[in-house]
Amino acid sequence: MSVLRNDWKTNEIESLFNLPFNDLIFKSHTIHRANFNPNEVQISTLLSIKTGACPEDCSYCSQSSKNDTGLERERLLELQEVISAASEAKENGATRFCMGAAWRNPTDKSLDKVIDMIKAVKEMGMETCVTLGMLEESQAKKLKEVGLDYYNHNLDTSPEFYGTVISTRTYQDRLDTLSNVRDAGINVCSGGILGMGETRRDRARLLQELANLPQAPESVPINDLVQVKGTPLDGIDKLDPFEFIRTIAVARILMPTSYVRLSAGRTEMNDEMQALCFFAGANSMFYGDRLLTTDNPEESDDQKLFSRLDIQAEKGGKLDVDTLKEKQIA
Ligand code: SAM
Ligand code: DTB
Ligand code: SF4
Repeated sequence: MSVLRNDWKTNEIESLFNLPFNDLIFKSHTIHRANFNPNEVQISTLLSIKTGACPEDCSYCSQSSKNDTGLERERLLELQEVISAASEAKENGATRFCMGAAWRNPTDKSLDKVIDMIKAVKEMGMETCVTLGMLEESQAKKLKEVGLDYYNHNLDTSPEFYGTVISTRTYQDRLDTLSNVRDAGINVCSGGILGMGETRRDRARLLQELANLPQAPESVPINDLVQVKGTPLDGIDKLDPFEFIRTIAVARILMPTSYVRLSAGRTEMNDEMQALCFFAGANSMFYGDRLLTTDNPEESDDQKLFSRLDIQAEKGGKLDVDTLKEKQIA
């Protein structure tokens, strides 16, 4: 097992980014292999339980009321709708079901409804994750009491770049929620988005913030910006795919025992790039043809990808390579 540190310096992290590509991914893969089965990937499925009309102004997001993206707003889903989406996800091999709401923060009344959803999904035998915006200490405790497994709340980018992307909340607000979640004893899922016009130093600083938390997040989603029409970030220069892979590798080195999730942006990535992300240390992904409001690869494409790479879904499920080969999907 690797030594866990939370005293990473910016220049140390930048030196990792500056390594020759092969040296960097050799290093990260070695650490990955020492901590995880390199041929297994954890599978989560997402559901947007409340879509659109969000009061926050995140400049990447389809759901902000400040962005004219043509997205139709939806009310909080009914419990039964969530149950049927969750059973489909389970049937398809997901081991974790993540429910996202476009809120700045949940009211206590809406939190109670989400709690019923968490209970129902847990009863189906899946791990649960929710992302509901900012959370008070008492709300985090309530979620812990009903057995929520993970809370997702991303730092998104470096503290220095944050204000150019979002103005309606501060970096400290994000850190406060993460600390409420951690103190309540819920697993933390926190990562960021690349390709928003940030510099390599910003990417290093994001990873530094995550790794240097009192305890690193158990799950670290790395999203490649999905450019959405009507958002200020639509049309921005795309990030070099190798820089994305470098960031995954540095995340793996800094947070050796965390799950690093290859998150949004996979529809723009070919199989070769995704294979390099897995080699560099990514070991989790979203499975299912929808993220929250944008597309994710078709399930059959991911089944083929897993089969081509002999990768198994963690804890079995329908992405089991032998089953796929029997069905001649390979
Ligand atoms: N409203 C809550 C919040 O912001 O914490 C939860 C939902 S929000 C959609 C969850 C995360 O999705 C964001 O923090 C961001 O990292 C990611 N995200 C949103 N839009 C994205 C996009 N267009 N491309 C990539 N990632 C995105
Ligand atoms: C995360 O880091 N990525 C997911 C999940 N956490 C909630 C969301 C990605 C959203 C991509 C844009 C969309 O579909 O709206
Ligand atoms: Fe709202 Fe979350 Fe989208 Fe920001 S990222 S606009 S908080 S849904």
